Amino acid sequence: MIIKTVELETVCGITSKLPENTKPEFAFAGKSNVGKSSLINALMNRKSFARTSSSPGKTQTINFYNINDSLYYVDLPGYGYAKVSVEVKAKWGKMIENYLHNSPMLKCVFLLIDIRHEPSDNDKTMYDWIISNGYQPVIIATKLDKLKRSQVAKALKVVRTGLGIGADVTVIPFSAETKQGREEIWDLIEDSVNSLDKE
Ligand SMILES: Nc1nc2c(ncn2[C@@H]2O[C@H](COP(=O)(O)OP(=O)(O)OP(=O)(O)O)[C@@H](O)[C@H]2O)c(=O)[nH]1
Ligand SMILES: [Mg+2]
Repeated sequence: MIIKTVELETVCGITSKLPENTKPEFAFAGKSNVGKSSLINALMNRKSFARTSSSPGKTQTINFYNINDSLYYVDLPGYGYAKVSVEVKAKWGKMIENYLHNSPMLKCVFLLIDIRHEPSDNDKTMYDWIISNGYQPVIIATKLDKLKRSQVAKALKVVRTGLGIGADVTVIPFSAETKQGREEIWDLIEDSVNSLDKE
C-alpha cells in the first residue's frame, strides 16, 4: 500500500458520538500493550504518529486515522488494563461494543494477540463479539521478534487453540520491529477496499 497522507481525523471518548464516515474502516482491537498503536504506525509508514507507550493504557479513546482520503484505520482502546477501576473498564467495553454494533463502514476487525501468551478470557470475549457482530475476524500475532524462529509454530498453535478458531480464520504473525507481516495485512485491506469498489 502506498501511503500518501495520514491524518488523525476523529478522537472519540466515552461520551462522543461516532463519526459518520463514508470510507471503509479497519479496526484494531486487543488488550492493552499488545501493540495496536505500533502496528498502526507500521501500516501508516510512520514511526510514532499514533502514540505508543511501554506502560499499558495509552490509547483510551477510539482514534480514526484517515489514510489517503480513502480508508480509515481505527485504533481501539486496549482492554484488560489492570490499573483502571471496574467502572472505567466497563465503559471502555461498552464503547468498543457500541462501535462494533453501530459502524456501517466497518469492514474488518483485526484482533491482536501477543504471540508469546495464551489468549485471555478478555481476548476470547473480544473474539466472540467480533463474530457475533457479523465480522470475519483476522488475528494478528504481535511481537514476533520476541520469539526464536523455532518457537513460532508452537506459539501460533497456542493462539489458535486458545481462541478456539477454525482453519478458515487467518492468523498473521507480525513484528513492529522488523515489519514482518505488514505486506500481508496491507494486502487484506486493499483486497477488501477493492472488492467494495466493485460493488
Ligand atoms: N519488540 C516488540 N515490541 C513491540 C512490538 N509492538 C509493540 N511493541 C512495544 O509494546 C509496547 C506497547 O505498544 P503499543 O503499540 O503502545 O500498544 P497498544 O496496544 O497500543 O497499547 P494501549 O494503547 O495501551 O492499548 C511499546 O513499548 C511498544 O514499543 C513488536 O512487534 N515488537
Ligand atoms: Mg495504543
